[in-house]
Amino acid sequence: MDIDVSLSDPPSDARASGAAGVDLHRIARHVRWHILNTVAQSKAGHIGGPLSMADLVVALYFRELNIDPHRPDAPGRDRFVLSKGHSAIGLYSVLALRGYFPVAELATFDHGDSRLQGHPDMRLTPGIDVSTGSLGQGLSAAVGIALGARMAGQAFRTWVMLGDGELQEGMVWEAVNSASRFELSSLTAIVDVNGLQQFGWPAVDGRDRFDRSEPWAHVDLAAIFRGYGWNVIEIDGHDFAAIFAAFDEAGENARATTRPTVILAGTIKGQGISFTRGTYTWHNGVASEEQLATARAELMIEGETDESAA
Ligand SMILES: Cc1ncc(C[n+]2csc(CCOP(=O)(O)OP(=O)(O)O)c2C)c(N)n1
Ligand SMILES: [Mg+2]
Repeated sequence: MDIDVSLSDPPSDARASGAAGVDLHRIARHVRWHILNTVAQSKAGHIGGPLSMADLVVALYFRELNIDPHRPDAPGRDRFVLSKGHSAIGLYSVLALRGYFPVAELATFDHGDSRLQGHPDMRLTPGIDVSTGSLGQGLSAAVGIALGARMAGQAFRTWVMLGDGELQEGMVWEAVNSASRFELSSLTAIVDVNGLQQFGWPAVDGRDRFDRSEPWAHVDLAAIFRGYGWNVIEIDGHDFAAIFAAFDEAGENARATTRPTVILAGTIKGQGISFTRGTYTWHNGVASEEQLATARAELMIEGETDESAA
């Protein structure tokens, strides 16, 4: 991999290192800052979902995926589908720090003439493989990509990130079923299991149960995926060592089995910032100046540079 980020520190025992000694904890802090700050400047956008998947996406782009930011259309590149497309700002922040486009461009997020729309657009943004935003569709696209790769004799792998609330979409399960029937072991799905969606399941017969957990929160997802014929890996989605081990196992599965793999990543919605952590109320939102100052301090951004690798 061709990585030369200004964020890079010599790795220490306390830090996870990606390729070339890149400090992933530090990158993830900056990604979290860009998520909160960019949305605040654009005055609209999602926060909790981008923050919960941040460590997983940093690990993918800085350690795992076979990609080249300078050749975003290279035919043999690994593909990544952000099925939970509302979390676009989290992916854009990682792509910028990885060198796909200038970090300064994040300031255009969600403007009408920007390449960085509120939901990913494959026609506009370097590094975006599939346009998403209508929940439920990404896994089907990924199944098609993985199947197409096999038919074309291409060896690349296909990754897809889903939300746990998104699993309510029936189309997801058609794709889960077909992926194993087509024996698409090159396909790896990650589910960002943060236990929350937008509002939860508030009402029964008009009565608010004050249950904000997402409706699949009490379902045994591992058993269901296994039943469909998938390899299942369950991890803490904020622990880089666990993430790396899961990625290694998924790679081994791709080589040695005929089954697709799902990584059920236990995460915390809004992770990394005190006032957004663990609440559905920050599914989307705009931080005040005071909240931005709090987050800057918590994420230890002061005095650090974050230029892109481009
Ligand atoms: C088909 C569809 N229905 C509704 C929405 C609006 N919406 C955007 S995010 C969201 C909640 C998603 O929850 P989850 O999948 O758990 O994502 P996360 O918690 O990671 O934000 C909803 C209902 C949508 N984008 N697409
Ligand atoms: Mg969720």
